[in-house]
Amino acid sequence: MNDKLNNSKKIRKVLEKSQDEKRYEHTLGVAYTAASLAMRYEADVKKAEIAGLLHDCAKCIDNEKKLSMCQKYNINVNEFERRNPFLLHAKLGSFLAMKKFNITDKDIINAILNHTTGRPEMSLLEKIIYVADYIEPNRMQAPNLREIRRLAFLDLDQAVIKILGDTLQYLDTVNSDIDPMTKKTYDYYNRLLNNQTEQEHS
Ligand code: DGI
Ligand code: FE
Ligand code: FE
Repeated sequence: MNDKLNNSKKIRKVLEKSQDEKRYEHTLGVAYTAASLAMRYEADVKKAEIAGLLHDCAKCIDNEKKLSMCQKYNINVNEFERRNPFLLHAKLGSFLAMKKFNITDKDIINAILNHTTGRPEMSLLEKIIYVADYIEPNRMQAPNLREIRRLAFLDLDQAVIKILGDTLQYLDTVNSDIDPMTKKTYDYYNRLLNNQTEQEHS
């Protein structure tokens, strides 16, 4: 826990050991997709790479262990997360990024924390990680991927709202619980983009 693991090569080495092969490939995919989006939107490329590498650092911990770790480290778990413990990988991941990987940058920590549900008023880096997670090259399943990949490099907010819309639709079809934050984020970006369109037409 005490090693200074604050550069991307060291982080990659640790993750390669702690993640299964598929997750590690996804991790690398998110890191370089995030770095590319950072170039496009003039965000900090290095921070995007680090946040991309670490966003799923708690994903391969089994759900029981996630819950026990949250208890051990005094991380608050709400009822919704108790019922859907996989969601905790974001919260626990942001904690491990600080404690195990010695990340101090608040924006990176928030990007990890909010990468699954998003949140209203995401920073540029948070949006980059949210989108990169969905479009990285190893993702194959989601509908509209072609369109969302194109949109991601054209208008990041449009990509965010399309991903949120498709995610909510998917969760509805598979009858999954919807985290109130996912819905709140969708409503926020929907309103934001509708207001922008209205202003353009007035
Ligand atoms: O960890 P990854 O698989 O790379 O990606 P992720 O952390 O974005 O998780 C993706 C999954 O999370 C995807 O199957 C949709 C699901 N998800 C997103 N918002 C919600 C949700 N699942 C539930 N139950 N409720 C949500 O609000
Ligand atoms: Fe994730
Ligand atoms: Fe991911």
